[in-house]
Amino acid sequence: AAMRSFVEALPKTELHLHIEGTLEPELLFALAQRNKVALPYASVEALRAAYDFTDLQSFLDLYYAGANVLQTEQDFHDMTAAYIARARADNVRHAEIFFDPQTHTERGIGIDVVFAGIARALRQARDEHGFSSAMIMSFLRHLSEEDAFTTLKAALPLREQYRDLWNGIGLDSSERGNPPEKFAKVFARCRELGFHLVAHAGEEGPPAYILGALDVLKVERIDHGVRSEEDPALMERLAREKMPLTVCPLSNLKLCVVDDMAKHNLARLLRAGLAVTVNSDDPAYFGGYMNDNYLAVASALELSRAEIVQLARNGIDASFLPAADKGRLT
Ligand code: ES4
Ligand code: ZN
Repeated sequence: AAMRSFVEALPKTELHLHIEGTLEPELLFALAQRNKVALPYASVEALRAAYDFTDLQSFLDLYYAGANVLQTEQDFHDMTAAYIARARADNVRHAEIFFDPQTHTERGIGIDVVFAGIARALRQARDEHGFSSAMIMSFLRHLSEEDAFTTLKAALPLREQYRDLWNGIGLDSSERGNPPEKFAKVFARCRELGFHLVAHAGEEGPPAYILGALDVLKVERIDHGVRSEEDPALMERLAREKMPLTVCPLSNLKLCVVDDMAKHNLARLLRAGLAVTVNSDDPAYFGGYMNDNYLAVASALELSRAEIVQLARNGIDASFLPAADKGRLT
């Protein structure tokens, strides 16, 4: 109970959050009704009961199916506004949010609709509550690099309009069989364009994918990265370079990356000097938002209060905020 109030009181940042993964079953059903989309589930309870995953792909199948209810600018706005309300309740002060335009443009939704809905909610939260945020447009790695280039081309005309928010490029979806090198050219182009770069690596994929993300894609953070522990030299490098890892404990448990939270390597990585951060990934699917993620590791791994503070500080340091704004978060 004391730990809960301690975690709740900490100002936090969220650096690994897929906005499509914040769509709670209740809102998913409401949007399905609003847009007259048929769902293969009879009720909110039946849908939630289906969230029983064996690996990343078993989750992604449901996650992409769920995203089909998102059709209008208002839908993207409402999903984002609901996430911000939930994050604020957890004392999250700043969020850098992934969105997957290809999930939507593949279904005939305009990329401008996706940007506009998300951005309207983020700007409103900034103006009304001082909640700061950024948008990280992520490429789906199960699709081709050519497809990623097409998405980048479609998004670039929107860059000026969203310069206050859109500052990053990410890489997500099915990791195994889709190594970072597949996206070398498009990441090089995004780097020339001045975007911050991140990529999912070492969630299900091997340490070599983390090396590829660092050396070929030249990312500034590794999303997940928990499999770095299998390569001691890589671990030493990550510590030396203070390379942030955006670790997502409840996600790792739900997707069977670990079979028991007590066996999660977050504490070992942190104690080896890596810049570990705590994040919620797809909280509507994985059973917990930010405070739940902090509390799960605090309890299972017997973290000290100093370690919990360090995790939150790492999150501020690893954010893409200007130094002056980082100072205002503590
Ligand atoms: C994701 Cl946990 C995870 N890994 C890779 N891609 C994703 N997209 C949404 N959640
Ligand atoms: Zn993720």
